[in-house]
Amino acid sequence: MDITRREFLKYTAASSAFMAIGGPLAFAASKDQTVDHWVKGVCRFCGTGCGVMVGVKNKKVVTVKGDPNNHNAGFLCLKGALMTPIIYAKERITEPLIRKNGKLVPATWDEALNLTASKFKEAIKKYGPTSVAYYGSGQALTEETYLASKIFKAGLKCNNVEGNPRLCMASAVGGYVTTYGKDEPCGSYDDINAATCFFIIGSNTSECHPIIFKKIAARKQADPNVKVIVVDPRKTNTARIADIHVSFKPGTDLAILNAMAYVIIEEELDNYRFHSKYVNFMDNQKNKRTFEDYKKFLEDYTPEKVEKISGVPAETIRKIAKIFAESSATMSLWTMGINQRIRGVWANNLISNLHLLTGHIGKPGATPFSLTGQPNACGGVRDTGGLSHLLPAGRLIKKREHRNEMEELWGLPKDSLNPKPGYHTVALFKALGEGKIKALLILCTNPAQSLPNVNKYRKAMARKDNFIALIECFRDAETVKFADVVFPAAFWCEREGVYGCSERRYSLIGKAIDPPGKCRPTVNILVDLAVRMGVDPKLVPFKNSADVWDEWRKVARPTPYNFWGITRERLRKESGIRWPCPTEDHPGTRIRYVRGEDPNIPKDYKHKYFFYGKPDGKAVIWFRPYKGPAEAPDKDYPFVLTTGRVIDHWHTGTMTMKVPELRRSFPNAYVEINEKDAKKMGIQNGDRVLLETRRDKMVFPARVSDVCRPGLVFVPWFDVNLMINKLTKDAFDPGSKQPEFKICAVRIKKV
Ligand SMILES: Nc1nc2c(c(=O)[nH]1)N[C@H]1C(S)=C(S)[C@@H](COP(=O)(O)OP(=O)(O)OC[C@H]3O[C@@H](n4cnc5c(=O)[nH]c(N)nc54)[C@H](O)[C@@H]3O)O[C@H]1N2
Ligand SMILES: Nc1nc2c(c(=O)[nH]1)N[C@H]1C(S)=C(S)[C@@H](COP(=O)(O)OP(=O)(O)OC[C@H]3O[C@@H](n4cnc5c(=O)[nH]c(N)nc54)[C@H](O)[C@@H]3O)O[C@H]1N2
Ligand code: SF4
Ligand SMILES: [Mo]
Repeated sequence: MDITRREFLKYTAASSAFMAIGGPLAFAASKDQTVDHWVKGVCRFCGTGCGVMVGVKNKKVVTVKGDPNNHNAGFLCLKGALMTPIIYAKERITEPLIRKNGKLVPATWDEALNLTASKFKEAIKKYGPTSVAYYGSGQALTEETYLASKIFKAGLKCNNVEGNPRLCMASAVGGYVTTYGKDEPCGSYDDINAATCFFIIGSNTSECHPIIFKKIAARKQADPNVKVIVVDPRKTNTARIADIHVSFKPGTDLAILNAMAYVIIEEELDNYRFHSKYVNFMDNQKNKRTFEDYKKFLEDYTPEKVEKISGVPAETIRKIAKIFAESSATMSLWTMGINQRIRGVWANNLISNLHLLTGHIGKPGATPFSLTGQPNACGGVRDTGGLSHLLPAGRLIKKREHRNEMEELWGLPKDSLNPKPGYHTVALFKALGEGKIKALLILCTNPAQSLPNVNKYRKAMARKDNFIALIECFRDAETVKFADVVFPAAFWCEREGVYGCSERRYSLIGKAIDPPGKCRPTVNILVDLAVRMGVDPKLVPFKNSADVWDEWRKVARPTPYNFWGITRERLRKESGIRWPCPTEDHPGTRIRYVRGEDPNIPKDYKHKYFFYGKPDGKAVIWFRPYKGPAEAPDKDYPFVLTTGRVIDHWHTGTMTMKVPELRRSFPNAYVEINEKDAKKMGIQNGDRVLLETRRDKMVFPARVSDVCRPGLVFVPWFDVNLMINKLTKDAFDPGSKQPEFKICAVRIKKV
């Protein structure tokens, strides 16, 4: 069944209304008042990180409602409220599986653990520690990622530790680190209540961070002076509340951001007192330059020149630059439209440039705020260092002093950690295809559907001579097809652990119920596996995730990530606390880098701002030139294909497709086409349209609307039966190594 555009609009309108009145809360509670008890937790889905209360009756989850004490004040979107059928889905994997004669068959825990351990040991013995790898997730618990990363880096001396945040947040990390010297946003959700201008670029907040969008919409409703600017080549639901929606040629927003800086300076709207004191100007070769040099650099980006590149009228660029600068507090929000690009890091820098130029930073409401995608990309992967070049709490593998510090904390001999960063994600799966990776452990991610140019990497996973172990919950996840061993994991509230959301807030997911069958918490699976792989048991002395949490607190304590005060006991009582949080009586931090707000800055520090991630305490305005996408449209492939999300589905659909209400709203993928293009090609709603890129081709039902601009088509990627990643390109940002999911060239034809 394919739903029409009208039904779609009706549905999303209904679902936003539902959400806005706190529907699921009232709905769920009135439907089942008689739970035995409520357990505090965090939503399983997006990086908004809404607090939930899980209602348990007769040892079963019967309902989920919003936690009134967390930042979401009791509100949830439909995905968060409709978790129950996922927990009890018939597709749950409830016993270990081993592939025999091409088929996965039930096995004991001992058999599955021993087989996996022996394959890893054999590979390391024959080919060295770089022949094995771990591929994790921004949806795994913090304790799980910290532990897996430690087992591989400290236990096996293998830095091939990666995860799906490489597909998602790597460019944001690169942006924050190059601009401020440290990862993670400076501001918090509190800023939403004080901002008078929201600059939303490359984020479909209404569908992907619905509760944040609800806060923005409420703020705008409460104060008519609040302006919303949405910069997106699609007229998304987010754009529909905008005062100005800037549509442009996909991939040209670097030029637009530079042009905004040009206008701000031309109009003398820059904050000279701020940037002359707290900012260094740097060119692309990392040379220190002057404000005058910056002005010269920006001459290539006059609004008139950029109109030609981007298709945005010069007047519009002038207008949005002025609103950005003149508002009393501007908050920028961005996600994958910026990060999933071959110049994702630069695009991130250019957003920060505007804040540093105008001084819209470190004051309530004024902040460059990267929205994180997954519920625990920040807390789990970014903070604990679950990528191939990182060590915990912002430390780097290539820095000897950081390695030595970690060696001491982990009780390892000096200079024993491997100094060479491992493969990044695309390189890792390429290496798998070349036979260089012999054994791979995958946790809480579904790469057989989510990697770009996925045919290539499915072939890599299908090689007969490598070994893939997968920790999963559902047997219909696509990657199961490629696994040699599957470990059944305890899901969501079946085990306890911490998620850290977009605003540096750590919240605990309490254990509400026992897992089904033989499922076990992942922390225990990892510890057992490590010991059998020959890792020193002293490195993994953990009985449960609370033990891991205490070690992780200790490891972060000497760094600016210090969250020593966020004890397990506190997390059980409070609904989330934002780091830095150095002591148990510290309330947590809403604004970083500002004296009096950020506990990392001494109270008597001589200046108001201190960007302590940088050697001289100054942030950087970078000269970043415009560069287009890796694969621009041409006469053979004249359209741009972009991919992304819809409100009711999560990623590869393994969870949300199991909820009847969500499945019904979007039962399958489709191609969204502009009405003018459709008319020219004689395409109507529901017609079958062939999409062909240089990698593969596939037929989708058409959805004709004004959402995409002419020349652009959009396909959501949740549908396993219409796997758009067979068509996407695996070009990546040279700095962050994040793939350009957002842009490739495509030709389309009615069939
Ligand atoms: N419902 C739902 N919510 C989710 C998720 C989900 O699967 N479903 N996943 C979560 C995760 S992990 C993530 S990363 C986030 C993603 O959240 P978002 O990034 O908000 O979502 P996307 O749909 O991937 O893409 C965002 C927008 O980028 C625009 N875009 C395309 N090309 C360009 C360009 O060249 N420039 C700019 N400026 N914009 C462009 C697209 O038109 C699209 O509207 O969502 C999180 N929340
Ligand atoms: N075309 C296109 N592709 C994209 C993107 C895009 O915008 N366009 N976005 C990219 C981005 S931003 C991201 S974040 C990635 C996400 O890509 P993936 O992480 O691969 O997608 P998910 O569907 O979230 O996969 C999570 C897997 O973990 C399983 N799972 C759920 N809960 C648990 C648990 O508690 N334990 C364990 N062990 N397993 C569990 C689920 O069943 C599922 O198979 O995709 C990327 N791919
Ligand atoms: S907004 Fe995100 S975190 Fe909040 S309920 Fe919805 S999916 Fe869950
Ligand atoms: Mo993501």
